[in-house]
Amino acid sequence: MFKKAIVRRPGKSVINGITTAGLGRVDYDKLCEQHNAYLAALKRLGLELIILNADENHPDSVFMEDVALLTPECAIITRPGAASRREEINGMRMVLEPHFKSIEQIKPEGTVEAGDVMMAGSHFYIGLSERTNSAGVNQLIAILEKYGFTGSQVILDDMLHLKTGVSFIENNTVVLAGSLKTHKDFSDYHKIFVDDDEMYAANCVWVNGTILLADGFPKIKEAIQNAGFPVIGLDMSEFQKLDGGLSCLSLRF
Ligand code: CIR
Repeated sequence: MFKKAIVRRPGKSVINGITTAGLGRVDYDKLCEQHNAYLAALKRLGLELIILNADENHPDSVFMEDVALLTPECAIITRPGAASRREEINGMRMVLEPHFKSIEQIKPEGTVEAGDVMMAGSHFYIGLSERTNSAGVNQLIAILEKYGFTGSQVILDDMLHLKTGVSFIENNTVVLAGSLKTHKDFSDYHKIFVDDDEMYAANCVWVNGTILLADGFPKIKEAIQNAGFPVIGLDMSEFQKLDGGLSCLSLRF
């Protein structure tokens, strides 16, 4: 069960975040409303929120997930692969120190964005992507092994991050989209498939038994509910314009 989540308020500069979506200009006020609704959902599910101030110098800093990987044994500060996001880690050690006895860090030339890391029990799947390189994957696996976890690499060719296309939602279940639907690494899980026209919704989040899911994707909503999970739907339109999903907006522990 998660007890807390770290989130960061979106700065006005968020509208200049990195994007490949081609979905138009971000409406900042609407994005703030959507962020507030996200925070309210986390609270409703019992999480205490640690809310960091907006960081105007880093447009993508609302996507907190990418700058750290939190495990039950340690926190690992990453080294984002996107040059404009590299400095987002500044200050993270201070934020994490009160909550974690051990804090590790990815070092150059390694790059890792934690949107590429999916925890499934004591195993961590790590996407090799344009943002996470093989030096980063190797460092991360070595760190995880020090704490009794295991890790493995998943090569990505058509997704921003691993969790763009796969979400572990407990009960041995994964939600899978695109090329990951047939990936051998996930063949032993109970699989819920996302149709290509609902691809964005593959990035969903298990929080204490409930699944946070982007609004507007009825087929995957029904499939997740039929698998026995309650669902909270959240309007994510403005974050989708920035290639950001539900998991990206918080660090849960
Ligand atoms: C980026 O391209 O880095 C941001 N605009 C979106 C980051 C999304 N993060 C994630 O999937 N973990």
